[in-house]
Amino acid sequence: MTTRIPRIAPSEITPQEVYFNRRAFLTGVAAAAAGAALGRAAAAVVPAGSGAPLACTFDGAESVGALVHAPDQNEKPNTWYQITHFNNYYEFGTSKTDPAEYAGRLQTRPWSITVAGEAQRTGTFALEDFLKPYALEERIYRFRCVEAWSMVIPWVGIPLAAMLKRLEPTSRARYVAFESLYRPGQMPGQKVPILSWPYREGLRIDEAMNPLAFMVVGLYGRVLPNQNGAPLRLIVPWKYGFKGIKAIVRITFTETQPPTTWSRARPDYYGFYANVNPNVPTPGWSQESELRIGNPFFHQRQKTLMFNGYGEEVAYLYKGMNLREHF
Ligand SMILES: Nc1nc2c(c(=O)[nH]1)N[C@H]1C(S)=C(S)[C@@H](COP(=O)(O)O)O[C@H]1N2
Ligand SMILES: [Mo]
Repeated sequence: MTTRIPRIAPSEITPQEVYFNRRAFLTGVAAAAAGAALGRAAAAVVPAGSGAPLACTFDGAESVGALVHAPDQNEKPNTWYQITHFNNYYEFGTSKTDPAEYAGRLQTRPWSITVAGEAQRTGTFALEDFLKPYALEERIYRFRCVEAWSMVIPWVGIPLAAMLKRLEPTSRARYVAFESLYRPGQMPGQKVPILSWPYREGLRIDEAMNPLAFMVVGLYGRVLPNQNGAPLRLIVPWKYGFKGIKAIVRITFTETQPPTTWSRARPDYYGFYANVNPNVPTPGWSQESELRIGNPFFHQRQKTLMFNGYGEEVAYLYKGMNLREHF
């Protein structure tokens, strides 16, 4: 994983007021009426022809503040353009611009999700049926890649806990594993054995049940673009970005820790836990600081926070664990 950071003009950064002050996400029948308001607010950041609008429940500025706030940081959401044109998605190539260029060819309908392992409700479900029981929420989270760059991203999705509880994991389920689509005809990167395909990730079940863990279907109130992992991807904001597996087709509850792609490829670099931790360097580079994409002062890095600033919410999960060993 090498990084090329593009220089981004300050004028490309979303004016914070435009995004934070709108209350455009409404539920049910109100969604159509919201179209106009959403269109107005989103026009500032979402180019015409982007994904269809999604109807979300939205708790308002208070919850947004709680989720995104950290002292001494520039917490403006990144622009639509930044979030959708600087990606890691090796199924489409290893350069940051490959996903925006090539992911459009992936067909995300029809799509099915297979649930297997230690749960009562296993089987294969059409994505539409699988998602139907849940209301969508917006979560604005910091996103920290292990390559030491970061963004702030307004996701739309479903708390992972709600989704997993409905599948009724058995008492033997101690981990949950996720698998990405394997379709080399539409994912040309899979013809290159740079990783062992399909891409795999996993969480301990108590991590997965933490309210911050999120299953994403949208971005900026719109259907998730392919390059960001459509139609369904995971976001675990206190962990490095590679835990956020894209294009999920399989969820398996297991008794033992499942193998994960990056920790298997380079166990000395990338661990199963992958919690953002400024005190544990990756061989070859420090994790003490990060470059916020869109920072107009290109060389001004910001301090990386333990658990990406979400320690209050997640530190209990790792009590008594040596985070240098279990990185
Ligand atoms: N299937 C799959 N999921 C993936 C990746 C990938 O290559 N394949 N890259 C990961 C990495 S390293 C990062 S940083 C994030 C990037 O998400 P974004 O492009 O939406 O910012 O996706 C993660 N999920
Ligand atoms: Mo990453």
